[in-house]
This record gives sequence, structure tokens and C-alpha cells, in this order.
Amino acid sequence: MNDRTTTASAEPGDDVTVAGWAHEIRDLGGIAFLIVRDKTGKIQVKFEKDAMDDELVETGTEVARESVVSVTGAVEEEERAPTGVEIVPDSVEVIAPADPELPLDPSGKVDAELPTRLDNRTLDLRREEAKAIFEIRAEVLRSAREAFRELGSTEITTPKIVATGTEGGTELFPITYFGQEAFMNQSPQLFKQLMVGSGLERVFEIGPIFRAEEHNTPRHLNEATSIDFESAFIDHEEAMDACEQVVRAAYEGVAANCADQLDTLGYDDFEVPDEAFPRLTYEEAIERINATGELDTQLVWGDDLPTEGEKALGTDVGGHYFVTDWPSEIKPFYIKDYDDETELSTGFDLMAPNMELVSGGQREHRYDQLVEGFEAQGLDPEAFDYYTKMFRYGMPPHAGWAIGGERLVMTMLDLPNIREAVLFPRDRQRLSP
Ligand code: AMO
Repeated sequence: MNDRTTTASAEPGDDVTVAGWAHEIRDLGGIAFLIVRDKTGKIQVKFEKDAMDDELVETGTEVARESVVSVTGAVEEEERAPTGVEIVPDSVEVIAPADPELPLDPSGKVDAELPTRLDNRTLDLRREEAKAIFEIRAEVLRSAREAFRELGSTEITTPKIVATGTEGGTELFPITYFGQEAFMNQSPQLFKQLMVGSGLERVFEIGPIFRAEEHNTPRHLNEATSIDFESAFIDHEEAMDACEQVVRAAYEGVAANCADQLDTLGYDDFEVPDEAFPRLTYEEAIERINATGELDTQLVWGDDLPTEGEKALGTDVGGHYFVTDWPSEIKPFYIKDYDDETELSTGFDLMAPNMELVSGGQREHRYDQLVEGFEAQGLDPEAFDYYTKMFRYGMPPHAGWAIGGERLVMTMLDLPNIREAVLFPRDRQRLSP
């Protein structure tokens, strides 16, 4: 429809054809209004019954809500119209009629429960608030990509069907691959590491990860979007700097380019984090959690941080913060330990602030130590031969991390449920649509 004008660009004096959805019909007796909605906004179409062709009036005012319509007419200034202009129509065409019984109300006047919204995501995303989240999500990914390019990294895509797990061998979705057992990849971890040893040196990937976790919580998905970074010749401190740069760029991009969407969502105080993200050691973190008195039992060295502990510390710190220097035994085999303190690992997490947003660390690049690490975690190094053998041909020191894409949007917008940031979430109950 080359001759289509968007509702936002219709100017008084123009003869236009707008196309969109029949958002609302208001019949006031002698006069009736059809509100047409498109991606850019809404426009009022005025029907003066006595002065207009009956068939035209009937088509424009009896159309079922949410039908796709096309309206041709003259744009006139009308200060009483919601946008200050209205169309006086010459013709109205119903391009695709909608069933009068809608499973949810896209005007948002009647609230629907999340499962109903997810079952009817197409209709749900006709609501401005739902649409705004995905426009912001797109901006987050766009600005992350730009930040990655500024960091001199090359975008890669790696296989999602794999022969082995990476995050410890558990929580895998098995599939059948031509009669052979295979899995959906949990993380591009091993592939991105292999690429730092290639000529590419510094890479990033934005893609799906699959976790067969039993969790059914507001912050876990079984398919999520991982924003991965990996670079040769940097240590974990420099990796944290790069992570901070990308997270900050996402906030800056949204602040600069999503004013309308933030307004739709009611954020008048959206802030780009201004302070450098504090870096707390794991030891400091457990001391501070214990000091809040929020936990029934005191944490001791070696404990993973429980959800309530993360929440208590997040409230205490108040913004993004890194937790560094974790006990080696609770970090995966690919994370490097400090050379002088092998019970301490270079792994880190970024908290935002009440939940984990990122994990990363410096990697073990020495072949012998890497193979030992596999054995220590009960994994068979033979099964990972495709990976370990490249460490015998010149693997540089390297570090990296992964941001959970949906958690980035969720924490940025303070969404109550991670599913709000996914078009079609995959969770324990949901495989379709
Ligand atoms: P990790 O397993 O911590 O690390 O995952 C990285 C980040 O991805 C997000 N995430 C999830 N989001 C929603 N639902 C899930 N089930 C889920 N699982 C993970 C989180 C998390 O912080 N290979 C390492 C990263 C690295 O070291 O580079 C990894 O996958 O925001």
C-alpha cells in the first residue's frame, strides 16, 4: 500500500488513505466517530450521518472493533479531536473483519490475566504498554550491538544443537539428531571461547539459550536470550569494565531513543546508572547479607547466595553491583582460579540489584589445568575433546561474560514477571504459541 499515510503524519489539508485497526466506535446519534489505530498512533474519522452516503456511514460505524480498515478522505483540523485532527471520509473499506468476540480487549480498558495475554500475544501487542516493552527491548539489543562494535568485537552465531552440555551437564533438553542423542545448547560458552583462539580474538553473540530448569518463577525461562561477550588478552577486571559499558549503553540507548515508550509505561524518572558499579568480593557479600539479619541462618564461606540473600544485599547496595572472587568450587570448570589462591576464582556476577543479571570470569586457558577442571566436576574430558584440543594449539588468556537479555529488560523496566519481556515465553506450562 504505497499510498498509505500513517496516522501520525496526517496533516490538515492533506487527502490521505490511512490503514489500521478499528480501535473504537463512538456513536453520538447524528454524528459518529471511528478511531483508527496504527503503529504510529490513532486518528479520528468523523461521520455526519445526514450529510453522508448511508452505505459509507454504515461501513464505518458498524465495523467490528479490531477489524483492519482503510479510510480515504480529507484531513481537517478539529481541536476537539484527541489528536487535533480528523478525517472526513470519502470511502471506508473493511480489509479484514474481526470476530466481534475478542479474547482480550486491545484498548486496555478491560484488564486480562497474563496467561490470556500470552495465549493471544498478537492482540496483546496491540496494547500500547505491551508494544512499548518490545520496542524498548529492540533498542536494548540495538545499543548493545553498537557498544560491542565500539569494543571492537565481531558478531558471531554458534550452533544451538550440540553434542554436550556446557553449564555442568545438567538442565539439558535432549533431542534426537538423526538417531543420535543431542541437546539444545545451554550457552554458547565453549564456542565463544574457541573463537578467541581463532583470528577473531574478540566476539559477541546475541542468541537463544535453552535451560531445562524445573524452576517456575517470575525470573526464569526455559528459553532465554543470552548476550555473550568473549575476548582474548583481557582479564576478569577488564571483562567487568566491558560488561559495565554494554549495560550502560543499553540504558543510554533507551533514555535517548525511547522517550515515548517510557512515557507510555509511566516512567517519568528513568535513569541511566551514573556511578561506577561497585565490586564486592564474595566474602564481603556474605558478611553484608549476614549483617542485614534477613536470613534465618548465617551464610558461611562456600554457600551459594540464596535468593533472599541476593534481595537483602540488593536493597542494601541499591544499584548494580558486581560480586567477585567466588569460591572456586561453586564456579564452572571453565572459570580460572587465581594463580596465587587456587580456592578463589576469577568468576564474577553482576547483580541488578536484586537478581543476577550477568555471570562471567577469566577462563582457564591452560590445557592441563582445563582437563583437570573437567575431571574435578565429574565431566568426561573425552566428550569435550573438540573443545579441549584447541587449547593445545595456542589459546590466549581470555575472559568474558553473558547478560540475560530478558533480565536486562525486566530489571531496567522493573517488570513484575520476566515473561512480560518475551514475545512467546517457554516455561514449564507453555510450549505454544
Ligand atoms: P549463566 O548460566 O549465569 O552463565 O547465565 C548468564 C545469564 O543468563 C541469564 N539466564 C537466564 N535468564 C532467564 N531464565 C533462565 N533460566 C536463565 N539462565 C540464565 C541470567 C544469567 O546471569 N556461560 C555462562 C556465562 C559466561 O561465563 O560467559 C552462563 O551461561 O541473567
